[in-house]
Amino acid sequence: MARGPGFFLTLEGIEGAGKSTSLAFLQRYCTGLGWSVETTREPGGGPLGEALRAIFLDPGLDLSVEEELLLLYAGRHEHLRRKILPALQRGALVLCDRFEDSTFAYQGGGRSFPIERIETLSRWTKLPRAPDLTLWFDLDPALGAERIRARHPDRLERESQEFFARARRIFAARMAAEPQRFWRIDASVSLAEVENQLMVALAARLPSPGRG
Ligand code: Z5A
Repeated sequence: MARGPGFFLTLEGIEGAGKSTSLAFLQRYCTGLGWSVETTREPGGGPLGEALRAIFLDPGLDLSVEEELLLLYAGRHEHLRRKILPALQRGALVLCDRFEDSTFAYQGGGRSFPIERIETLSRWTKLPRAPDLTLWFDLDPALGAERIRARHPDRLERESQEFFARARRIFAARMAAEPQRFWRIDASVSLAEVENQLMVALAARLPSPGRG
């Protein structure tokens, strides 16, 4: 599969790390750099993915981790096929709030599901494209929980701080394994300081638009 002229950037991290807040900043900033920007998210992105998202996050459902994984990869396959790849082919910058690293962190780390079985599922699905750059918003789970305390929790947000600590360790391990793809953002600092770190990361890793 040709990579196309676009650029695929994902945002990862535990709950409350500030991905959604920063997505809006990145969209504005990168548009200013001349990129055509497409924002999206997981679970979700396409019609199937968004329908599965509602099921996935429903606090009234008791899903096994196998059921979670099958929902996530079905949605991800559609997301790539219908939204991400066409946007990259058009030359867009795709900004995606969570992607496959979240599966390894949450289902593999948080739920302690064997990583090798997730890798098998990922290989079987044959995802045609991986992110070009992943911004990992790293935060202590206690601070993340504090930031989202006022919210009505979805199915995942009810999990313990140990769950999010395990997820955080998987993000760290994936960054250590693929340093050329990841960039760590210290998400514990003020929003202005986070934005400064984002601009440094983009200056280092984001190519100019239309580089072909
Ligand atoms: N999930 C999974 O299990 N497996 C998978 O493969 C995938 C996902 C893809 C999606 O939920 C859930 O699905 C997620 C993982 C799971 N569950 N959890 N946890 P979602 O999309 O609804 O939620 P989220 O991705 O976790 O987003 P979030 O909780 O909203 O976190 P965030 O986007 O990183 O944070 P935020 O909304 O930008 O900020 C949270 C609050 O903190 C907000 O009030 C901000 O104003 C404040 N904030 C943000 N940054 C700062 C700084 N720097 N200082 C002070 N305050 C700040």
